[in-house]
Amino acid sequence: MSHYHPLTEQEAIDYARRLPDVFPSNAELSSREIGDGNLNLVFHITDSVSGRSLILKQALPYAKVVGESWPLSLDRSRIESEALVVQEALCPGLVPHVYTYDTELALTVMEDLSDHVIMRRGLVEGNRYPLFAEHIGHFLAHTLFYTSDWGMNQQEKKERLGRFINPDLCKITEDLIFDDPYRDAETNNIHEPIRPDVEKLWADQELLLEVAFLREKFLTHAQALLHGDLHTGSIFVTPESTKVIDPEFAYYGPMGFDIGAVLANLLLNYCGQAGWKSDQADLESFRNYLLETVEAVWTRFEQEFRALWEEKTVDRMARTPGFLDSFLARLLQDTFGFTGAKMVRRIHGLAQVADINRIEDAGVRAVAERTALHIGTALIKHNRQAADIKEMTDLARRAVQLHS
Ligand code: SR1
Ligand code: MG
Repeated sequence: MSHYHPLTEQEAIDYARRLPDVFPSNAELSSREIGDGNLNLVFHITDSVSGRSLILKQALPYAKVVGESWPLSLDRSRIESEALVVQEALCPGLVPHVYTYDTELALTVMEDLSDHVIMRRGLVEGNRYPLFAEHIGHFLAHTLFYTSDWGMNQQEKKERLGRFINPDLCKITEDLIFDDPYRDAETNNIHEPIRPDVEKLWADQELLLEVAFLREKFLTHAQALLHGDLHTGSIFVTPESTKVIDPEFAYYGPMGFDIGAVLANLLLNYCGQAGWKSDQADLESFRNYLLETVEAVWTRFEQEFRALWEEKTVDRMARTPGFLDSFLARLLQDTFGFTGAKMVRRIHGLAQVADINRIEDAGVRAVAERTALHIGTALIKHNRQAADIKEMTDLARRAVQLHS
């Protein structure tokens, strides 16, 4: 019989106290449930005597953001903890350390990162993270290369793929990113001033066809072990450090989906900044910083991925001249498409982003939303022609000019 039940704060303290070799016997533990995401309980446990702390993250058997009417498998918690272990082995220091995983309670005990801030909040507050592009480019290159058929034993990759079958969470993505935003779905949450813009998008056959192609890639293209939800709410930062958290959506999918998630969320912040900065020069400078970061993420990723491929690929045929160049050209195109799709879903779908939907002035918010829809849909439509990351940043700059 399963002992699963959602822990109370007191039960979280009792659980933490029983963990071997973590807290001293005279520990004075306190617990605070700090989960502000859409799906889980997160207990922050601190000991006022030793100053030690840790995180207990427990999956709920339903989507917290909607309620018990949306059941979700607890196995996502195992997937998350196993993904963190794989990622830490490939990118030490870039993910929280997992101390232990409890299958019965769907609970992961992990390193406390509360000296970092959630990147989305940091960007909304106008902070810059000069090492972020280098760190996340490295994370993307190493996790995507070394979990793919080009970077690991191809039979072991098939075995590993089996451990990361994640149907419930993939279904969320399939619906919320690649279907619902393109129809009058109940899950949508449309800010009324932009309803005409959204309805126009539902009728855009060229756009719908490209989204269908991207959806096909998400459904069928098992290239690498993805994080699966790599938005700026899944990244903790300081100016010196980057930590990728929350890989519960991990599965084998198309590499461009993870890269696109990072770029989309930088661009969403770019669209929202007029709601957060009143000084024009400051606004322009911060926007330039965001676009430079978009370019730097791709460039860093490409450099490191290329070097890994050239030095370490396990696939003899992949060394055929021209193959890597073609692979990266197609990956850039996928990245454009997924960046666009990740932007569009955050404007009028379920689960939006604070960068835009917390802007108080409805008019300023609507401009930010239209700009994001413009960039997102243009990236989707352009994806199969894209040849240079600068096309993405040029397009973003033009969209802001047009809508200002
Ligand atoms: C029902 S879950 C909604 C969203 O939250 C997660 O962070 C994912 O982005 C998902 O699409
Ligand atoms: Mg999450």
